Amino acid sequence: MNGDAVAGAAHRFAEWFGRPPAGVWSAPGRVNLIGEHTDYNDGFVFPFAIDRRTVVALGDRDDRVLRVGTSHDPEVVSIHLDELSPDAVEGWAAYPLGVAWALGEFGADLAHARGVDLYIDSDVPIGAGLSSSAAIECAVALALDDHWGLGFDRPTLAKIGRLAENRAVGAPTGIMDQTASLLGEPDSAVFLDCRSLDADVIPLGFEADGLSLLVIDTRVSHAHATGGYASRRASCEAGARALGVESLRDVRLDDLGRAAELLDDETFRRVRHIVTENQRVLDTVRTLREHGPGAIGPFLDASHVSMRDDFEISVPELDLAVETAQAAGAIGARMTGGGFGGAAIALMVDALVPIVTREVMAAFAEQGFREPVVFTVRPSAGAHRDL
Ligand code: GAF
Repeated sequence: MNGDAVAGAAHRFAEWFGRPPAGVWSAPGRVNLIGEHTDYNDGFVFPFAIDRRTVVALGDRDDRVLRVGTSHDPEVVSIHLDELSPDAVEGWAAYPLGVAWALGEFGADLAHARGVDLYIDSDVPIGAGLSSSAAIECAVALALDDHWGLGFDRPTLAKIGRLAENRAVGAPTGIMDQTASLLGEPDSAVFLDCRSLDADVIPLGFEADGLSLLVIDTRVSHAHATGGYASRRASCEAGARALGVESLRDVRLDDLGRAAELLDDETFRRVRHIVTENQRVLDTVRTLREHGPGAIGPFLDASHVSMRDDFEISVPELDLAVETAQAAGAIGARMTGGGFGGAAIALMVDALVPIVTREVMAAFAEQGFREPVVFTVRPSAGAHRDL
């Protein structure tokens, strides 16, 4: 976290709560390089932590009350530790307080914990598909784990964050985002097997090879607690049941012919996306290792086509962002995250950044789309204590 943001959060904590914090922690958002909707199908993902973070300043209390404040909302939300439940609060406070509840579900002895005050600030854009939700969950989980001396390891903290998201926020998401936020390392991505939860941190080499990763935030906002995300998950589960497998991870490319005969067209296309996307993750990791990041473009491009045509989670703004970046010379481009809005990513040589940015802006203006927000991100460190 940059020093200004940490000092700023400590300063605002003192303004809100009338004393300096005991510590400051932060956790990043993520970009998923490839492997979309594969996490809840026991498949493979390859995300990285980005240089946009959520920061949490924490101070002890001598009672058993939790209070949370944020720069986005003038109201402090309070709850007694004995009243924590997944339905106790709504809105943004469901993320931090959902994490406190989820720690208890994983065995933390909250009956003997003292209350805390939390102040939360973030520069991860909300609704852009960069996982601002995992950033807040992981920053709070790490802060409370450290402060209360709970001793959970990072894979368990990721599960705690996911439980908060599933139950307190109500979004039926997988484990990818929290894992990226907790295990990310500079200039690297996390190759995660979502069945075994084996994680391999793999150097990306973007900087050494003169490459930049551009994010094009379409500002079409999405929410995974509603609609499309849950229906895609349900289709995958229906497909797995019809094919007699535990999850779509167990379907191989060679099985797709049989799947086409057994499934209705829509379910088949959902299944085909997952099966081919798993293969694209493996191909991307292998190609990265053997030939470097400049060679992974075709897998990113193919992933976008699969999400657009088979999984049907893209929107016209994302397609335009991807096609414009490709036409302007990007190595590869795809939408990233859960879909139905949010951001596209494009990998390119450094010198192309201003050109692709200009072309994307012009293409959006020409179509009458809302002006996108375009910026580069660097693969960065995962969650840690800052102060
Ligand atoms: C969202 C979810 F939170 C992840 O678990 C994952 O399913 C992703 O969408 C799609 O790959 O970010």
